[in-house]
Amino acid sequence: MTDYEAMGRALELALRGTGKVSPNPRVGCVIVRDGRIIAEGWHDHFGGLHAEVHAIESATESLDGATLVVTLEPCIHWGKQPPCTDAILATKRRSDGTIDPTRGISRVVIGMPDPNPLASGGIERLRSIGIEVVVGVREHECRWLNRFFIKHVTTGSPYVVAKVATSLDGCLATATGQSQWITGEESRRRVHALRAEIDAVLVGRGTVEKDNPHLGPRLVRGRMPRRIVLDTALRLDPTVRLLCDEHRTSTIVCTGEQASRSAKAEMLRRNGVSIVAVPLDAKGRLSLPDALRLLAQEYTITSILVEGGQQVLSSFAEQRLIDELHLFVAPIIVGNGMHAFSAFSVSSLEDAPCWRIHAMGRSGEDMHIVLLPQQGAGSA
Ligand code: AOF
Ligand code: ZN
Repeated sequence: MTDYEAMGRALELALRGTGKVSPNPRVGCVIVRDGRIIAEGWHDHFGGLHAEVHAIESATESLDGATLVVTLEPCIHWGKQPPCTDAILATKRRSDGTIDPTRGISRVVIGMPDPNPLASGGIERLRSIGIEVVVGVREHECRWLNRFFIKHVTTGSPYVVAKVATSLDGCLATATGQSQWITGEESRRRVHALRAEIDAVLVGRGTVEKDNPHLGPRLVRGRMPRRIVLDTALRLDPTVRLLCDEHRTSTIVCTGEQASRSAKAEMLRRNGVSIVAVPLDAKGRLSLPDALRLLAQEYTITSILVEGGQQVLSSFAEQRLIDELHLFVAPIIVGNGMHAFSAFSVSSLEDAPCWRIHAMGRSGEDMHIVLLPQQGAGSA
């Protein structure tokens, strides 16, 4: 078994933590000896065992001369869990506590360094105790797996994914506002899969009042994300589903500082809804960079799925705050309809946000295109 193949299995195992480990990264680990996998582990939920310790503890045969393959640099810090480098070193100890270089794990293969300054340093530590360390196997895939964690830990802001479902001619809805459902069942299922993976789903007040959405991942198995509504003056109808259903304690309303001190804000708080007071920008709208930073700081939200509507999508695009755009395009032409981003305009093409295609394919009868901001044009 090659390091590449073993890392492939570690990447698969890491996915078992999806939706459960945030704000931590998803991490997978395998231990290989004599060309086969003898133990597997993964970081299963926030606060739980780290992947390496999980793998080492589940081994039922000797680890002498084994290679440990892990998607992320093993940690050296005491957090909710003890340092993984200590657990690796412990496999080399004799019963009297001294190190025997011929025992235990002799080689460690790492997908990517840990960008968290509190935890990193494992590479040097392992090398200093005589373990052979290889770094960067399938690094690109490991970075993609943990793009939410990386953005959050390096910038203090969440990774922003935006989802747009349009007609062939770029409309969210007809001129009269009819939008359910332009795209088909498979596209809706894919959006629900994104909801199950992400920390929070974000919409504007207009969308809540128009669609009264649930925003949960009902078409797939998965937990309810936090639900965020942007509502500058707190004019939201208090009887909407997001503020009243059994998940209302997962709802966060971002509102202006003045509105956050109103009697209505107090009433919502009493019902279990969270209120975040956000400074206004020069145009009197909620400052989105501040809102993102506050959501990361106060609620440890590492990733957000922006679902609309047109105003919110336009503001995020205009301010270059989208790190990843999922475009679902249905094969239908609606003509003079409501365009996805028409609440902003550019004076010349040089000012237009540019994207590059990361992936594209078919989603039932629709197209699904994943786009990333072109270098220098986005925030990632
Ligand atoms: C690893 N293996 O499986 C994970 C790591 O509070 P703690 O102890 O859970 O530490 C969390 C930090 O440790 C997290 O921010 C990241 O830097 C690293 N996560 N490290 O060696 C793992 N989940
Ligand atoms: Zn660790």
